[in-house]
Amino acid sequence: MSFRREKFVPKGGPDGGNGGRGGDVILVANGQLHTLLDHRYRREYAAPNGAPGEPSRRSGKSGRALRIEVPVGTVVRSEESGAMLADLVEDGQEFIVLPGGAGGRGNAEFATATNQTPRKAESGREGKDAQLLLELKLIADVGLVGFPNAGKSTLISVISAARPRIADYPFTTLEPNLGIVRYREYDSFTVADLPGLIEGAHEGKGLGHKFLQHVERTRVLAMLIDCMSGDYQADVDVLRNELSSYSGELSEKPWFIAVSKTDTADEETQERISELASRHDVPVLSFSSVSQEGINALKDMMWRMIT
Ligand SMILES: Nc1nc2c(ncn2[C@@H]2O[C@H](COP(=O)(O)OP(=O)(O)OP(=O)(O)O)[C@@H](O)[C@H]2O)c(=O)[nH]1
Ligand SMILES: [Mg+2]
Repeated sequence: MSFRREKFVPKGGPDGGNGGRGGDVILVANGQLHTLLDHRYRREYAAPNGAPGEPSRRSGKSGRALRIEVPVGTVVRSEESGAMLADLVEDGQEFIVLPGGAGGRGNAEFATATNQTPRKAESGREGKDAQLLLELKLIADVGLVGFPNAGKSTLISVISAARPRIADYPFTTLEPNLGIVRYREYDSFTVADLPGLIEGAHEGKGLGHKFLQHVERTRVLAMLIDCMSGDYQADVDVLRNELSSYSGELSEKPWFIAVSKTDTADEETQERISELASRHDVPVLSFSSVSQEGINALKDMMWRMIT
């Protein structure tokens, strides 16, 4: 509320300006980000208030919109209802989580013919708040699926510039790593190195759901089987079963089998691979990230399956 006060202008009249709008809270998908880690550590965000209105009918400044960056592939849900509010699948895509509250009206707005000196002004509306769940569903052309230690991270480090941690113990990979594979001269595709899968994952064992939700948005699955494993067919069965128990959609994705670490093969390995191949309609390949044997054929297969 304000009245005009000037020398020689008695009864200058109401001149209080309107308050500014509060800032919007917006989620923005950014293709450069690959995890939601930032939001694990920082959990609360608030857009600034609008500034109060000022004399001389000047409106207050609106609060700047708060733009929170999230990786492409982020699904936004209401914590309360679990309902999906947005699915940010494109770089730069925005979702207005909460529009800023409206600013109040200054007393200048309330002047009428019969009330020329309104002593009334309106306060701004309270901002709103919301509790959201952010879930990242990675988007990649090929997802590497396999037991812990199958050699998934090593493979992605060989075919792309990604440098995930590699170690000889299970569950080295906790968050997916995305790698871009250059193919021939001009083409490229993306491969996701996913955390290891174990029996019972669909019920939450190991990294369970965390793993499976990422698989949902890969187009093709490369199933890695360690060539030192005792029973290839049993491994494939367990992995397939986990996928289909999680969702029917996963088991309908195109897939193929890649037996890894062939540099450690023994006399029987080749025979066992052939036997596995005879039991499946899907392609069965073998490769070694260490010796590079079969790596080009593997890339060719990935390319063929996604195009
Ligand atoms: N000899 C040989 N060892 C390999 C090969 N690929 C991976 N390894 C070894 O196998 C172990 C596991 O490799 P990772 O790439 O970390 O396996 P991962 O599938 O990513 O494992 P998680 O992240 O735990 O699921 C490491 O000790 C690697 O050095 C290969 O082609 N040949
Ligand atoms: Mg790994």
